[in-house]
Amino acid sequence: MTQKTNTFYVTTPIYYVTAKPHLGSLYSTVLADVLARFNKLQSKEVFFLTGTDEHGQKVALAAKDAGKKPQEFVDGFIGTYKDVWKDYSIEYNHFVRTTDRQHKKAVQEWIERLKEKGDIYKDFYTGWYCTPCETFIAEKADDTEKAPACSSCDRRTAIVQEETYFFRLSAYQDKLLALYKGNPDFIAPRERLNEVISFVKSGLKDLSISRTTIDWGIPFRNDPEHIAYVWADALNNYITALGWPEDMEKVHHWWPANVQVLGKDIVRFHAVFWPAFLMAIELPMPKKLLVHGWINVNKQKMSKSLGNVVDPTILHKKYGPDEVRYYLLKQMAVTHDSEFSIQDLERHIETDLANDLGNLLNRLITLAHKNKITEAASPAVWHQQALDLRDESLNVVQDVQGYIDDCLFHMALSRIWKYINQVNAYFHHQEPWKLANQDPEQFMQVIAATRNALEVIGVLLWPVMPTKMEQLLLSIGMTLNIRDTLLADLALKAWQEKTHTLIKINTLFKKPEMKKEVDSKQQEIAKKADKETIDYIGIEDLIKVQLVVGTIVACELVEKSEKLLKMQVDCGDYGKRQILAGIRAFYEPYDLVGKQGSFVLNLKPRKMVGHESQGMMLVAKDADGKTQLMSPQQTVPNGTRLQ
Ligand code: ME8
Repeated sequence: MTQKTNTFYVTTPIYYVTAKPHLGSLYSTVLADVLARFNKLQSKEVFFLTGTDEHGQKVALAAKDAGKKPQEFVDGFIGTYKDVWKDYSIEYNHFVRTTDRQHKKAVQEWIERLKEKGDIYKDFYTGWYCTPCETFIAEKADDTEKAPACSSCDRRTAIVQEETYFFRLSAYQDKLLALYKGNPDFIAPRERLNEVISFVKSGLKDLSISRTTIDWGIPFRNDPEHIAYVWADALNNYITALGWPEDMEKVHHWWPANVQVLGKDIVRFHAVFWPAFLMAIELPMPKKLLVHGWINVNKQKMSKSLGNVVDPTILHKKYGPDEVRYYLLKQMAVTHDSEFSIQDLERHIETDLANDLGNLLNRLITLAHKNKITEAASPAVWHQQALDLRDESLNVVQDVQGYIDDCLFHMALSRIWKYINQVNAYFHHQEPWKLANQDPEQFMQVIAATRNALEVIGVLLWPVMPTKMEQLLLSIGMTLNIRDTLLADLALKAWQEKTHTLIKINTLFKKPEMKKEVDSKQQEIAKKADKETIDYIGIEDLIKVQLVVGTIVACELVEKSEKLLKMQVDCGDYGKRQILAGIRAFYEPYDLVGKQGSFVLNLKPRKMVGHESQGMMLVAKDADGKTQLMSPQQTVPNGTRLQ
């Protein structure tokens, strides 16, 4: 088959619909969107697929907990997914759902083809199963007393004993090893490929691909007692969404995918099972799996089950979508785990976006307009410093292209920022505010050179911040016409065209107001209390109060309350307590998860907006009136008494 060069097919994992999307799901989706947009800039024909994984035990259990039928339960989340993706300018071409009729039919056909080929056989499975990960555990199940922990999430597994169809994964071991050997770039980063190779070399067992004890899924066409294992169902979305097996023309137009984005938790499914599934139906292998690390909060993986997820909708409202997209790409080195923090997000918006980039544009336009210049005109001959900027813009385009090809987004952004700093230094050293009267020609050169450099910057940053960069480009007289904008000519074209309108726009990036919500009333009360006479109590009164240290293991907002947060606190031997505290103004839920605090345990439980609070959290106000947790300087065992 001929090598396709002008199409680009990118996918995200399809997300389990047990909750709304969180910052982790947004992260994978933004990575795919940036790749899609960068390839559009290269005039490629792009297909970007995302969607939802709606079958399986995990979803069925979540639906049951919510008191809903599975279909009704999953349907309820789809609008939210699509809204969040829209809020963040995610320009996908197709949103696949594993409950789509076409997908279900295609998975049934896939099973029949495997049967015909002799790639699956019926037998009996006895083993362990991890429902949160929807995965069979390799350990033998001869000792049913001791359920092993899941190697991926560390939670306890459950025994499964049932008739099942097995996929002959073992038969693909050598072919898989040959695939990895022949394609060292199959997985980025390469270290993950080595882990996969060792796993496959250690010996592949046949894979159970059907369940008879669950009914929420795709039944086998000729044996409907058997429901397709959720991963056998879900992985196929990447081809069923293209129309496999009915529309093979479309399949061959796009497949194999150029990049499949996924988190490191699901690398085995994508690097071992998925290629084997494809080999079984004789389709080519995806070109690259981009395996990224975790977004952590307080050093723990952000996850739905830990309750420390960051809601992208809150961030969108407070900081803006492009600002969050930029931060995710800049702060998270794609191949490593990275810490998410609001302070860091605010710092990046203030320094990189508002100061370095936004100010540069603002200074340029304001100065030009102040001197009655509304069009930047390039001179016939540039001065040397402007030529340096032009030459460097050629280098930037090349370097950025290289970094994006290697999926090193944070490096691409650092490279662009190095250039932004160079442009800032140029503008500053030229002192155009002095030139305006002294040397109008030189003045115009500085305006035009800075403007041209900003065009290159704006286009290169468009995949990351599409809305803001379209505004920036508009302000320097350019409408992004993707079809015509080949990255290859960008740097030169920007400097060749003669005149460009300069338009004043609203401030591009607003500096976030740092959270300084001073509760003056509280401060007043505290000051008054200090002045009041001390009302002594005896030790016998003090020991009546049970004060202990506990760890906040989950925390969430409380509906209908702007002040309260609801926490689950592990108090060691005293058990888990639900505690509500009026600290919403000072903390996001994810700021608190994993932190230790001090709690009064024997305060009579009371209801607050319909939720029981089984204790009280101790806090103090700092000089700014901000609430501070009373945490031990070093971690102590949960349940330790304060004395
Ligand atoms: O695994 N940091 O769905 P899922 C970064 N349905 N990325 C994160 C993250 C975090 N803290 N948490 C989640 C499934 N992700 C299956 C996939 S594909 C055929 C089926 C991202 O809802 C990351 O991409 O649990 C991870 O792989 C994915 O969400 C898991 O999403």
